[in-house]
Amino acid sequence: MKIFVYHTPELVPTQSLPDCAVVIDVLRATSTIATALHNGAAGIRAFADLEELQQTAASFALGTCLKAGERGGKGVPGFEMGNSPFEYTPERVTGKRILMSTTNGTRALQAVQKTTVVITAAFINLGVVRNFLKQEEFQTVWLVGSGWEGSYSLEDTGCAGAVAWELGEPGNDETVAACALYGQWQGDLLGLLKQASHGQRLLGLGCLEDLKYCADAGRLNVLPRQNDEGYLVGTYL
Ligand code: 3SL
Repeated sequence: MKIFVYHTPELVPTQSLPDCAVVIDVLRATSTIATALHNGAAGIRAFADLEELQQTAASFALGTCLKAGERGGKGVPGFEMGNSPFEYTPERVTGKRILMSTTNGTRALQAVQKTTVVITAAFINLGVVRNFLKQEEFQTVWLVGSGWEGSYSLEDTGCAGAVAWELGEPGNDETVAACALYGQWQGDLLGLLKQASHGQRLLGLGCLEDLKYCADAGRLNVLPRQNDEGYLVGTYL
């Protein structure tokens, strides 16, 4: 296996695809996606564009889907759900399809959606991601951070480093750097999230509990996996 870490979706090659793409948005899209699927959501369709999401929602029977949106860390007016994992309780999401658009995470998903195998990772489902990648025999794996509006983000590259660290396979220079970053913070993931600029943005919005939740490594064993372009369902090993 060869691992390629890309810090943002903008850095992903456009002329090739890996055997497996792992999309990472620790704060908070891929933490929230794992939580929603763990709590019984039927599936999650990712949209980069809010307009397209609204049009799709209009084609669903009443009460069968939930619109989930985030821009700049805040919910989207008129949408039932924001992007805090705590909103995605079994009572609200069981059996529902969630149509989701976030600032960066859903754009990262769209960037690799043509890959045969697409999964998502966060610290909260790190163990199942590691087990899945170990059991499959992929030649190339891309670990794609969502970043923030085209820039590197500490928490996504830290999580990419955690996945790569656990696999212990060779990778590109970014993989080596990501492993070093994880090595520095692995005993204090909450500290990593608090240090990150988006972590600080969320702290400014009163989301400390979200950071604590997203730093709780391995609490969920759900593996979000794309089963149709742009549509993720919960799988278990
Ligand atoms: O950028 C994103 O996709 C979001 O996850 C950002 S937030 O944590 O919901 O603010």
